[in-house]
Amino acid sequence: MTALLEQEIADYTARRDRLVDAIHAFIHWLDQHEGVDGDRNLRLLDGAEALRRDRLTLAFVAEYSRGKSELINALFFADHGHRLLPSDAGRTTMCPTEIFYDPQEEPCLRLLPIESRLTEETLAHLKLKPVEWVKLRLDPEDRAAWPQALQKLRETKRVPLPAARALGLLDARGEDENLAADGGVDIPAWRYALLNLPHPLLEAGLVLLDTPGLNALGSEPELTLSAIPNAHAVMFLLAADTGVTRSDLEIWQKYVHKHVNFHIAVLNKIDTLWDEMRPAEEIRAGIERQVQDTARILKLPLEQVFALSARSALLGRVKQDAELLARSGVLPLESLLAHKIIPARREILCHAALHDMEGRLAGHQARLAERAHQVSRHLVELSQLSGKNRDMVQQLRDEAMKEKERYEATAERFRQLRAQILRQGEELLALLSKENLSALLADAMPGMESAWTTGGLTGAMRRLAEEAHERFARAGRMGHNIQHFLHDTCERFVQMHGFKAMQVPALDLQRYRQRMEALVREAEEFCRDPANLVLEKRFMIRRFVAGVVQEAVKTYSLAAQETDRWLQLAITPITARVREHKQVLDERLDNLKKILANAEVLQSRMLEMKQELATLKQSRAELDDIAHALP
Ligand SMILES: Nc1nc2c(ncn2[C@@H]2O[C@H](COP(=O)(O)OP(=O)(O)OP(=O)(O)O)[C@@H](O)[C@H]2O)c(=O)[nH]1
Ligand SMILES: [Mg+2]
Repeated sequence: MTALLEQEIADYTARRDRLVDAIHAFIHWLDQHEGVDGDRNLRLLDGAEALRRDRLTLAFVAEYSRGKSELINALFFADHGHRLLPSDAGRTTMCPTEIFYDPQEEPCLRLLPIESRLTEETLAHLKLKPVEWVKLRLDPEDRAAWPQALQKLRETKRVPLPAARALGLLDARGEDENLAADGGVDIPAWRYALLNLPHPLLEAGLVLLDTPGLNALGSEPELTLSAIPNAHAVMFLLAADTGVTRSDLEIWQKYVHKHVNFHIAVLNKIDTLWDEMRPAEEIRAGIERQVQDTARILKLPLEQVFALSARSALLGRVKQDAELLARSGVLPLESLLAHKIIPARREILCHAALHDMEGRLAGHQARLAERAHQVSRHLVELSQLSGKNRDMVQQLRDEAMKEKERYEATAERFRQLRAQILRQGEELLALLSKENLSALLADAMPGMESAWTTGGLTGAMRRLAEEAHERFARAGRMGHNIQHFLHDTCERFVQMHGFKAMQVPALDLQRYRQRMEALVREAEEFCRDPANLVLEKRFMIRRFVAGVVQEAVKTYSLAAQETDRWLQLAITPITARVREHKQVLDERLDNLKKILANAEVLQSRMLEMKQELATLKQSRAELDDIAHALP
């Protein structure tokens, strides 16, 4: 691994750790000042845990033999001193391979037998069931043996034609082309591989997804509906010696281009163009032309297209040949990864958590300020009383009584409004709930299951899409209404009772709505492609529908979590302020009553209030420290 990537990931980890530390400090502050609240703390800790668990996925997608595995070796595993992942002519990586590091477990390769395709279970489910996987331990003391163990990723097996058909592994080119001389068909031995490898970048949350070529991609909808669209960046490889072929373009258009994640095109194998007998300048110009053509064909900005030689990069690193390494062209790509991809992800990730923390901290800061404001006001009032006669005190007490009554009327209205808002919040959450989505799916699914015709399937999918769309739109409107409602309520308190202004955050579900829309587009394209709807593909359809459903469920559940957090963030501060203001008024009235009964009390009350102001200042300073420590 290069120093550049290492530094970037170290910064990323440091920033994340600072955020997690701030969350812990905030919990400690809350425990001290507001009492321990298990639920509240758990919520905050969940946020910290999510930050620690978060991953950045970089997917390598291309037709076979473009050099995906070689590039992964060169970028991440050159310090092994040899080629770690198998990379060879023809089809090599036979199954999608997810490479990550989980220090809880010893390094290992886990393989899911291809026969698991016969079951209805999704990959996501199967990942949670270790018994379904064949596990190969990778001895940390004997790294030299790892490449041999990883040869398993290339394994195929020969099965009779009907078995291959039953597994849905015959590609669209027709059965004859798949047949071997003995009438059997070679299919991948494994459906998916999980590779747990110690590595600082992987430990910091980077996940690499190495995929096989076109046909294998299409046969695993979870890969194309979920893993690739949800990856943070997709590296799309082409080979300089073949140029952009039809199947390259098909992969690009079907599985990469239409998704919104970050795309990088790599024109690999430029060493095949190196030629001692041609001027270097001419060769460079040739490569430059190919890069421009690639950018134009793929409609990518030039900065996202890289010409390089993965093989020379690996060799340069292994042999510590700086000149070859520089010539390989891999360094600018690493720079993009280090300076753009990783920081961009870091921004998104930390932004959400930061935003949440900043919102909470600001809420508490505002409350402390409000309290300090009220106490000071009252203190001034009391200080003006010293040496004054009883009548004055009495008059003040009467005023305080009236103010309290007036306030109680507003507070009572607020209680009713709040109950109403909470009911609306529950309705909103119910709209996005699992139960609600299940009902929606139950309505659409029978239609899909039985409608194996293009029209039937498309119709059912479209109804599902429209319904899902409508629900997100409704959720957005409900969130908007609640926000307005709360805003008006806050305004009333500001105008009638001198509250300081409050901000009500907005609910933003756009990300989830976009994800649903993308899913719907995906489904429509699937339905439009006649190759997907022939009878033999029934099981493909079922798998595809299961993939769509799974993604929809995930999207709804994330949207519901976001909504729940927003409701808390929007309602809690105003509720607390209303309660606290009542306390202030009660205290004021109580003080005046006591002073009326015994004028001596005045001095001691004033002293207590000064002390309270000092304590408030101290708490505020602690909160400010936490806020300043945020990354
Ligand atoms: N000349 C040259 N050959 C390369 C380069 N990168 C990869 N290759 C070769 O191209 C062949 C395919 O490389 P792989 O890394 O297996 O390609 P892949 O995209 O992972 O292919 P599949 O696993 O089959 O999908 C191997 O023989 C590599 O040695 C390169 O930069 N230059
Ligand atoms: Mg490969």
